[in-house]
Amino acid sequence: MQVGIVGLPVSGKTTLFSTLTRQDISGLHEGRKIEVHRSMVKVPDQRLGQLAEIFYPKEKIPTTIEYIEVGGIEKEQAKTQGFDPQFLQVLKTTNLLCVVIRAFENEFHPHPEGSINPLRDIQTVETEFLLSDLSIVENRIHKLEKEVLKAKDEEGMKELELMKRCHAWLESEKPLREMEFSDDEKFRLRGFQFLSAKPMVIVINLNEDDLQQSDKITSQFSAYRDRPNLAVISLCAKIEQEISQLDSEDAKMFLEDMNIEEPALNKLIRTSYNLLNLISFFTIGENECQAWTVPKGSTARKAAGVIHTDMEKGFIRAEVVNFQNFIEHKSFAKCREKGILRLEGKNYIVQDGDIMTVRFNV
Ligand SMILES: Nc1nc2c(ncn2[C@@H]2O[C@H](COP(=O)(O)OP(=O)(O)OP(=O)(O)O)[C@@H](O)[C@H]2O)c(=O)[nH]1
Ligand SMILES: [Mg+2]
Repeated sequence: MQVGIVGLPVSGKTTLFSTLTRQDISGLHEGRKIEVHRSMVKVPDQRLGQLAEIFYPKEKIPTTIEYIEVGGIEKEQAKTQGFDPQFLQVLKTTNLLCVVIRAFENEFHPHPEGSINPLRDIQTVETEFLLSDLSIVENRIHKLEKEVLKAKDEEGMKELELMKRCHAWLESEKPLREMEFSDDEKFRLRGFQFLSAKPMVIVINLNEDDLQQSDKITSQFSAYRDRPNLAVISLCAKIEQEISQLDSEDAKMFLEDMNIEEPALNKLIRTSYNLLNLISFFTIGENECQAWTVPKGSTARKAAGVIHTDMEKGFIRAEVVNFQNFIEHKSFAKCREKGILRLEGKNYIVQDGDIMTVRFNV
């Protein structure tokens, strides 16, 4: 699963990416060639800490998702011709778009438009996504119309009808993520990797001084609040970067001073994870406690395959305890005694937080 970090020039993309991934990438691109940064990011999950307090494992292994940052959109191009096609191509392979919107002032690095206006910027970015999708849909309609007329092809007709509906929707300036599709239509559309159909997190990058009154700025985005597959988060990338450079004690104090519970980045990562429709289950032991990722709705057998392909092939059953129950009783033996350890077959649907042991033979 991949999250694409995208935004207008000088919005704080690299600051956010390098803080998320703890990589030292600095410098503005300012119109240099397209450059893509990729890195795996640990998904913060306090449940792993709770398990570690029971087992004191040698290793505590969080699950990860990949973040990709695309830098170097040429400023003039962003203004006049939209995003570079090469840039859009990289974004297409991602599963979620994380759009960084600038709300911070910085006189040394002026905004390409000359002023700070978060709402204008999100509209600019969304329009780019819509236009990119629209041009794909138009090409497809063009091609299908020719083909369908030649050979009365029923499948082609269905697709043509679907494409025309998408076209009308996009023309009315609405993203495809807000359109309703049947399962069959979703399947037909998958290959096109439409940008406006991807779930999206809007990250409003605030001034250091505005953190305490972020509501004022984020309230401008109230129209975005209830939209499907979309989330709005505000943070200050600069401050997040500073927090990440402190050791854990200092970071704790810093957060307390600022009256913040945890770094906003944690919330961003978790929000990404939820929008991607992912859940975590855990395996436990004295050697390691580990979080694993599966799409919501996965069966126990599929989940076993995430740990090891042999476990999927030779799956016999899973021993499962719900997370809260486990924390209460602290061992599989105790849970078995209490009758809350369940034996589940291959079709069991894994729930977020399940503690699992897979029985299998090879
Ligand atoms: N004051 C302030 N400055 C910030 C913040 N976030 C980023 N900056 C500064 O803004 C400048 C641009 O940040 P980058 O993270 O490089 O922005 P970018 O979107 O990657 O820029 P390009 O790659 O050129 O498109 C840097 O000098 C950052 O230090 C912030 O929250 N507050
Ligand atoms: Mg950059």
